[in-house]
Amino acid sequence: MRFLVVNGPNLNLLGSREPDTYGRTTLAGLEDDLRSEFSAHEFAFLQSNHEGEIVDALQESVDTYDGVVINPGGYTHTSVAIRDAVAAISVPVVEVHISNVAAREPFRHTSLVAPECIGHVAGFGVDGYRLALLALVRHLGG
Ligand code: CA2
Repeated sequence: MRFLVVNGPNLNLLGSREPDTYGRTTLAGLEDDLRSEFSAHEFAFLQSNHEGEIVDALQESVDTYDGVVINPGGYTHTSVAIRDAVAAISVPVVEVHISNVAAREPFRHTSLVAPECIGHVAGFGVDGYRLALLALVRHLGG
């Protein structure tokens, strides 16, 4: 299967700042780990600080990927455009949050994107990406 893993704004800083909240794994390290742990599958990774670039990637995922894992970062709580892009595509999408957003500030309790996803994972650190991929593989019948 082919998967696209999208990370939104500031997640390029993973591993370098706020380790108590986001852990010590770098984004490059996480991507390498996912490639080796899910070696039966193919991956493309995108990290972008730009909303429109994420929308473009979601639109272009149709016909190229079997599933998408997305951590929209701060756009989770604000982006109608990313929500609409997820709603517009036939590819199943799983939302991931590294931190337990339900236990943080009230503005993080609402995701505009999650209702258009097949499911979401939060609070398990970067293991959330692994859990999301396992769920997608199961969802796709693999
Ligand atoms: O818990 C998550 O994965 C979040 O999506 C992370 C976002 C935050 O706005 C969401 O509410 C929850 C922030 C990403 C910032 O990433 C950093 C990583 C390391 C150091 C600093 C920021």
